[in-house]
Amino acid sequence: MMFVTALAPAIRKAPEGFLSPADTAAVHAGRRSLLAGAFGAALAGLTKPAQAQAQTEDDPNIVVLPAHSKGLGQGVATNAYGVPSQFEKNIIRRESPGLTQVPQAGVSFCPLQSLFGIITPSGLHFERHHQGWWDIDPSKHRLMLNGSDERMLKRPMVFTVDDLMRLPSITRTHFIECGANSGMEWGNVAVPTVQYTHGMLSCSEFTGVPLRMLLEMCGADFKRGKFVLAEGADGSSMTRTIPVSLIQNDEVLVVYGQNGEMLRPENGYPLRLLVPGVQGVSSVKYLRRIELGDMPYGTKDEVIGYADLMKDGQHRQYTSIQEVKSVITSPSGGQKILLQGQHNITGLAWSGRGKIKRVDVSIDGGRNWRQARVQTPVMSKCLTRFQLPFNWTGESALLMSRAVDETGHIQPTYAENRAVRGSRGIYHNNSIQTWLVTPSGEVKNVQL
Ligand SMILES: Nc1nc2c(c(=O)[nH]1)N[C@H]1C(S)=C(S)[C@@H](COP(=O)(O)O)O[C@H]1N2
Ligand SMILES: [Mo]
Repeated sequence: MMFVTALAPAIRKAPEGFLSPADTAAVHAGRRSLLAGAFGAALAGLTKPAQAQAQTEDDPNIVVLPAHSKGLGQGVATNAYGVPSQFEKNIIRRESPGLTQVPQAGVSFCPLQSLFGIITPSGLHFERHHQGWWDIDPSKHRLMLNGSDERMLKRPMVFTVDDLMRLPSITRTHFIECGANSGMEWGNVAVPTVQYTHGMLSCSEFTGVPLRMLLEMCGADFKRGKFVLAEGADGSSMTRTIPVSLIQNDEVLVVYGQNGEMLRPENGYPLRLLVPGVQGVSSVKYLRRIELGDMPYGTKDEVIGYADLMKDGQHRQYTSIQEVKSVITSPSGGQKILLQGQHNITGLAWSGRGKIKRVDVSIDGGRNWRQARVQTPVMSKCLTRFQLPFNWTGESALLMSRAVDETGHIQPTYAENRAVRGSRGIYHNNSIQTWLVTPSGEVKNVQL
C-alpha cells in the first residue's frame, strides 16, 4: 500500500523550523514514531513495501474508530472568524533574535517554509514597522492629494476611504519584498532558516484604485510633475519618492483590500500604497498624503536608509527594483529529511521586472542544473511556485535554485554579486541561496 499524500511529513516542520532535542534524539535512535501512524508506515513502504503492509494493517489510526467519527462536532459560528487548526500553531511570524532592539522598529518574518502555493495568508504576511502598527478608524482616515505648487496639480482633493471604495477597483496579485530581505547574508551571517533569510517577502491579492486615476481626477500635469511623494500617517512619517514613470501603467494602486477582505492593521489598514516590483518601503502603509512634484524629494528614508553600500565605499541611491530572485523553501535550513527516497524540492521565484521565465534547480552546488516545473498562471511581479522531484539517497547535497525573468535577467551567485557590491551592504541581495543537506538529513544554510 502506498499513500502518495504521506510524502509531506517526511520533512518535519518543528518550531522555529528546527527539530526539538527530543525529536532529534528520536531520529538518531531510528524510531519511526516520529512520523505519525499510518503516514510513517506508508513512507517506510516506499522503500520497504512488505513492512509497510504489515504496519498499516494493525495501525490503530486506521482500525480504531476515533471520537470525531462517532460524536457531535463543534457548532457553527463557534469560530465566527475562522482561525487555523490548533495543530498548526507553530506556523507563525517570528522576530529574528537580536535583529532589532525595539519591537516598534522591527520585523516579523513570514514562515515561508510552511506555506503552499503563492498567496500568503493575511495573518502571516511579514511585518515591517518603523514605529509600530496602528488600527486606524477608517471613518476618520483621509487621503489628501496635492501638488508641490498649483501648476503640478490643479485641484487638491481629500478622499475618505468610502470615496475610494465607490470608484471602480482593480485586483491584482503581487509580492511585497523588503529591500533588506536576505540583508544579513551579505556578511555571510548565514541565519539558520528560510524564514529569517527570505521571510521579509509575502504575496497577496490586493484590491484598490490606480494612483494615476486619482491624480488625474485632481488635474495632475504629468508634463511638469515627474515625481510623487507618498506619506504615511504613523509616527514614523514614512515618506518615499516614486517616479511618475512607474505609476503610468496603472500598476501603482491605492489599496484597501488584501486577500478578499480589508487590509490587516499590521499591513496598513485602512489604506496603503502598493508599488509592485519595488522594494517594500515604497508601499507606504496608513497612506495619508500624495504630493506631485518636479524632483525627487530626498526624504530621510531615502537618504539615511535604503541606499546600497557598494564595494568601493560609495552609496547607490534610489535602487528601487527588486531584481530576479528565488529560494527553495523546502527542504530548507533547520528542517530535517527523515527518510531516504522520494522528496519534492519546492520554492518561490519572483522578479520586480515582470514575469518569471524559468527556474533551474541544482542538487550538486551548481555543477548541473535541471529545469523546475513552474506552476501556472505565472503573473507579473508576483511569486511563482516551482517544484522538482528529488530522490535523496542519504548523501550530502547542495540545493540551489536560479531564476530567470522575462527581461532576461538571471539570478546571480554570491561571487558575482559581491564582485560589484562587496559584502558590507544591507539591501537588495538577490544572490542564489544554497542549502546543504548533510548525510544525517539535516539542512543548513551555506554560501557557495
Ligand atoms: N507608514 C509606513 N509604511 C511603511 C512602513 C512603515 O514603517 N510605516 N514600512 C515600510 C517597509 S520598510 C516595508 S518593507 C513595507 C512592509 O509592509 P508590510 O509590513 O505590510 O509587510 O512597508 C513599508 N511601508
Ligand atoms: Mo522594508
